[in-house]
Amino acid sequence: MSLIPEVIAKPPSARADWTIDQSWTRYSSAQHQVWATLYKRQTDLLPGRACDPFLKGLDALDLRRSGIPDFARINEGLFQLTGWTVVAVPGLVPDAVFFDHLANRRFPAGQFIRRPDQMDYLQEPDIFHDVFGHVPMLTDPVFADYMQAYGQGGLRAMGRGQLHNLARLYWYTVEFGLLRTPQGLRIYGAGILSSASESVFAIEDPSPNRLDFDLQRVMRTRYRIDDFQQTYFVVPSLQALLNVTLRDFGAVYERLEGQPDIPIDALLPGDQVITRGTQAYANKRQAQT
Ligand code: HBI
Ligand code: FE
Repeated sequence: MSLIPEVIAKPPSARADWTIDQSWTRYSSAQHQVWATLYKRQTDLLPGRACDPFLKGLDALDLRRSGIPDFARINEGLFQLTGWTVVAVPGLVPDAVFFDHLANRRFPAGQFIRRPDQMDYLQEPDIFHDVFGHVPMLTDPVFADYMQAYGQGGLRAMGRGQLHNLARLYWYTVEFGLLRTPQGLRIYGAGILSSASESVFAIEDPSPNRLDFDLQRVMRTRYRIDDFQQTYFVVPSLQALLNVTLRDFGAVYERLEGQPDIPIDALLPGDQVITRGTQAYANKRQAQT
């Protein structure tokens, strides 16, 4: 199941590939201030929590400006590094459009920025989630290859009706993935990197499970889109992640046929468990509802 309703209407201002002009000069100073506030909050938090490729990418793209970055400026550096460019879109786009952009090394980034009263959470990815969270990782050649391979896999998966499995792979890597390093676990998932509270929770809180990444395990595991994850998957290296996409997913899908989904907080006998979570956070949130 993808994140979004199957049919969303293309805004008339968007081109056939759903891209729009960023119109960088039209952002207000208040909108630039929202970026600056979010940027400072995250860069105060992330050293020691974000993985090195992310921190290096942040520097390489010189996102340390005081406001919303101009895609034209980012793209000069990004294209030189890994052949990726950032393109502006109105918001979530249909899966087929999304995958086609990724397969061609174009990252579709929301053109809008959240309102000051949405600093801590918003459902739809805005420019801060997309550009601060996702784009710095695209400066890493291995991760850049992974994202393109993911897009190509997505186009194939759609053809086979396997999108729901692939969406879980995206969710537990690109959005909420953790990386094992000699200094300990570090974050590479954009959904965590762009969230102040989850940047701390994902690495330090005893509540969630943290398990070694396993492709079939991930593809069977449900996820939540409305709160912190209850399970995080840890890859031993970004190269190991890329190697996953070099496998024949068709054979994987066949093995998955008929296998039941795995609940978001389950621990299975075959799991390599790094943290056996208490689920205290989720249970408390459950009790509040
Ligand atoms: N569109 N702009 C945008 N950004 C996303 O992250 C995105 C999307 N459309 C679909 C989608 N993600 C998910 O369904 C992925 O799992 C494919
Ligand atoms: Fe995202």
